[in-house]
Amino acid sequence: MSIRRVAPAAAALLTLLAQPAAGQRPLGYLHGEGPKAWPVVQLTLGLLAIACVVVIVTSALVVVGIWRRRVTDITDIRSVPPTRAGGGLRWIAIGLGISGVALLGSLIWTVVVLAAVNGPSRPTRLTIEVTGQQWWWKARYLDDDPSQQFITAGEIHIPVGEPVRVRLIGGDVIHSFWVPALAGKMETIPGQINETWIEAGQPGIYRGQCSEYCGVQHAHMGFLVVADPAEKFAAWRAAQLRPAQVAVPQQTGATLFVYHCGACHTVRGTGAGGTVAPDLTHLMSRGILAGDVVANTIGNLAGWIANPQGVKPGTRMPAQDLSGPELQRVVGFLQTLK
Ligand code: HEC
Ligand SMILES: [Cu+2]
Repeated sequence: MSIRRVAPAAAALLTLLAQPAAGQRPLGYLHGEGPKAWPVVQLTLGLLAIACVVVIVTSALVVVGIWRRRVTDITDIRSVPPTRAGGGLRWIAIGLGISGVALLGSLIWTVVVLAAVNGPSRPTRLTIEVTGQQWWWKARYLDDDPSQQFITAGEIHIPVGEPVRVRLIGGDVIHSFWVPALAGKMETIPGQINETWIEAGQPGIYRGQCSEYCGVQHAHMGFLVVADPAEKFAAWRAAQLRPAQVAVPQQTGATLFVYHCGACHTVRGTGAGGTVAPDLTHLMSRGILAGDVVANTIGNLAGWIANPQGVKPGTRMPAQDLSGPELQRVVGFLQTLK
């Protein structure tokens, strides 16, 4: 194949690789966005550079060695006697010395970075308890005052520029909490509480993903971390704390919801108090549905409720027996959960 044909193909492939699946929200770990990620990214790139230098130098030495000792005129390679002219052993000692320095340097750098990102440099003011469930994420905002606690799902809001403690719970099987731009992975293990912390250096939406295979819909166990300035975060938090207000036109939808969905889902302010599925009290404040499998639009929402197995095969939500008008009423009610 000529270079003329290869070059455009390679360029197309590179653009494809550079384009994240979900538009503006790449899962990239090569540029950190917070004080926990920056030292790790530097370490990653630094070790990559060292590894490249090692490969280049070693390959060059091998090529030089082959070149200098090549035998041009042989019929049978076994007839060439091994020779060790000029005490080559010295070079082995020198080589070991050089690689020893490189390895020791990498080790020290790694240990220093691990120690630096182990805990936040300042005391944390916010702790979020995050539970991994097949195949979605629950987030409980902890507070000493129980009336200030609430539960949400799928989207974790944090104040920007502030370290946040994350307590990880395994709801069923082992999952792994991973927000590549903010922090490394940490597993959620049933029967054990793991702690990690995250901090976003600038406002934005950071994609997260379960990174431990946990069953058929593991790939659709995504979530978002939304980092907002302090006032915006406080406003979001205050809004999340409020129970739902059911307006009169939505009464029928709400009743249908409690009846068909309330055993699994909670909507605070109604009789629906199920705990095995995402809390829907403020469903409309979220941009994604069911582990980021689809965006939260009215069409996707209705499609999800009508046939969850069609959208996310194997999901733990069974289809409910709703007639067309009933589905409309339920969706109409959910649309008011701002
Ligand atoms: C048997 C329990 C169960 C019932 C009953 C149930 N759901 Fe669900 N629902 C779930 C589970 C589990 C999920 C999470 C699915 C996933 O992400 O894989 C879910 C997810 C959802 C979501 C997405 C929420 C989010 O934040 O991503 C919506 C909306 C929803 N259900 C609406 C309903 C409605 C409306 C009904 C009643 C018509 C209903 N569900 C009945 C278990 C249930
Ligand atoms: Cu998983």
